[in-house]
Amino acid sequence: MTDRMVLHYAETLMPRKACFVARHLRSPVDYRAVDLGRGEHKAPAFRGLNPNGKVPVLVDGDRVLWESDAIMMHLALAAGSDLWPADGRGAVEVQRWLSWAAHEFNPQAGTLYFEHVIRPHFGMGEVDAAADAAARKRTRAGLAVLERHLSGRTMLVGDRLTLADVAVAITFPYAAPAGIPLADYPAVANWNARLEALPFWLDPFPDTAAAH
Ligand SMILES: N[C@@H](CCC(=O)N[C@@H](CS)C(=O)NCC(=O)O)C(=O)O
Repeated sequence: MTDRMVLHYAETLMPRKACFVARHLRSPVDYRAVDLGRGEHKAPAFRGLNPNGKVPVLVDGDRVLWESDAIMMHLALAAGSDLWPADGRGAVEVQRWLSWAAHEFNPQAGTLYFEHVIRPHFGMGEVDAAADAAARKRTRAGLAVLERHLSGRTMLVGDRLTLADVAVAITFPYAAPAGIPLADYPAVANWNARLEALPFWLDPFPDTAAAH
């Protein structure tokens, strides 16, 4: 009998959210690297955990969770952490940004990450110039929204770190290779500097082999 959870991850964008939160909270988690390059995530055993064939997946006793936002929430609730606010109003505010990240911002910034980080890493051919240009324009539009919101604020919701910050900023550790122009948005850049000062933000992955 163990009360430790198991987090299946790879060193990629969405698992990064779950790994950061687990390490930030010092959650009782054992980490299992899934080798995406070898297609481990498409094998029947892994699809038994997540029929989508994607990481991250968290196993907590007989509960199996996929979707990085739900996993972050589960880890925060298990730890009694205000990364997921206890009050309804705060939770709705955080959910607003989780939705914005999932449906508006990360599909754009995530395309820049895919084109400039994942493609070369997995040898997936040339950058798709049209996709890159469209995503670059839309990423700037999203950064402008963030810039307005963050002017005069320290974090996205209230003045403490929440899951909103983790989800919205998850591409920023790759800003340089992905060409995400943070420096043009001073309030966003300052917020990013506050995140970078957090232990594990830039280094959330556990020290296990075969992480890709
Ligand atoms: N909505 C899912 C997306 C998960 C996802 O796309 N994971 C990627 C890694 S960042 C993956 O497993 N890709 C492998 C594939 O699609 O074959 C979440 O947030 O957990």
